[in-house]
Amino acid sequence: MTETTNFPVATPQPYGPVPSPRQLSWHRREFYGFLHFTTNTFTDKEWGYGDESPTVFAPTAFDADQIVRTAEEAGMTGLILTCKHHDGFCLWPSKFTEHSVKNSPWRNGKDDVVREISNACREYQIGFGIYLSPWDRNHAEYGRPAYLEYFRNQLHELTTEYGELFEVWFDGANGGDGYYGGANELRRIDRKTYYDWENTREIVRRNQPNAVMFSDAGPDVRWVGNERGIAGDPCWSTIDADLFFPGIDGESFKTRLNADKVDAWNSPTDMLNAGDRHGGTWLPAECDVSIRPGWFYHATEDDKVRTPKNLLDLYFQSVGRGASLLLNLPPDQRGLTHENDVQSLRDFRRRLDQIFGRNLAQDAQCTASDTRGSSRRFTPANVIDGDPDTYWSTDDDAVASNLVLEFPEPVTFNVVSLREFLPLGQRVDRFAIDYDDSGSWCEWCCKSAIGPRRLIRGQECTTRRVRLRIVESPVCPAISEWGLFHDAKTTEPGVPYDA
Ligand code: FUL
Ligand code: CA
Repeated sequence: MTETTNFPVATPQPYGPVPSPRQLSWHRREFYGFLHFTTNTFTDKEWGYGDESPTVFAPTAFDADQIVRTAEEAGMTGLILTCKHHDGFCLWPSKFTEHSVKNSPWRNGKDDVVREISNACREYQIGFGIYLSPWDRNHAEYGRPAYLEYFRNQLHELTTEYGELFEVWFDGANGGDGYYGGANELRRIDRKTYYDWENTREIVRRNQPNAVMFSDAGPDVRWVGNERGIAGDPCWSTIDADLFFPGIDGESFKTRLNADKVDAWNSPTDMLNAGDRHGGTWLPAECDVSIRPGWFYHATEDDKVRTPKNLLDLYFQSVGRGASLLLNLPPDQRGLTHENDVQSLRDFRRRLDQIFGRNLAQDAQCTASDTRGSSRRFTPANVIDGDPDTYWSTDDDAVASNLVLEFPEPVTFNVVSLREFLPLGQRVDRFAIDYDDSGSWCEWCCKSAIGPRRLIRGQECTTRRVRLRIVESPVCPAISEWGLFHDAKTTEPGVPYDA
């Protein structure tokens, strides 16, 4: 096919829901970190009751630079800090409470963990995000209107005083027993109405228009339905957002499902994990998972840090399925990322570099069965130019198309990476990768969904030609990147850490 057309050829029509500009920039982050740090770090708990004295918060050698450098060197593109976890203790000197670092012995109550971490993130040029727990087991007014005002004041404080945020994280765990200013009782809230989410979210939209908001129910990024770091295969970026609200229970979910879908979905977490190909909202998944069994640091878990191999498996099962990987690195009682975690992260990063350091596809000639309008703008070479904004596409009626990479010398690969051009939606239902075996095509894999990123590990294969075959798609494809890699160490995909 010659590609010499100079007259403008129309861009393909978007298919289904498409990402917002803030979601599009978030998609480029892929792998970033969580920091769980509060009084729990010193009391050896996971959920503080809310009666902890601020004096227990006493890191002996807190070093934001070490924490952020470790994350950046691991390949993380951002960090989200638990500014306030369920116990209510604030890592910044909030104007609205005494229950914070200002009453802790750490640096004589004169410093601010949120300031230190956010500054270090800027220095290392990675994003900074906040976790502010809606549930507060310390606050006397929790469960009443006065607490909502307090929560909003704090949200305003954090979204105006610490520079640009890339993500704001709202936890679904809400209500239960707690200290509540000395009441020591059980307080339940109506998860659907208590936080008046619509207006509460407005604070973030107003102060941080580029930040995505995460919760079980979005509005920008959804929970993946488990805390094991594993997205569904496939994991669609689309879902029906109005079926969910933060903290939704199984029963409410069932009553919201249309009759024709009740049998297909057992629980909200199943749907969050897989997404829904026919869902009406672009709401991609984030896989939150800890590098240790707990979210907070416990010395007893120093020998239970995930191995580099396990981290690599998680990467393929999250980022490699179009979700993001939010990996928790809990600072220890010194206020540092523990040596064992640092070591594991370094080795993991080395493995990533070994695999993805060299894209074999860049040495290939790329040709297609069809090129949209025979136009250079949609040329097959766009899939190997390293630019996510250029893509290959076909004419509207040439859906069952394919792309071929042809190499001057045989290459050996066992990892494939694909990306769709997201502004046009998630288009391809099913695709296959074939390789040329002495002149005939053999199937290497056949999978559903491409989306933001698709990584496939498989059998090692040496060949001069590799083909991407669009097996099923409602509209013409728009593929922005295609990579072939060789992982010299991988044999078979490993067994997940705790699956
Ligand atoms: C959960 C919380 O209850 C855990 O403590 C942790 O913060 C995790 C990320 O989210 O819902
Ligand atoms: Ca491209």
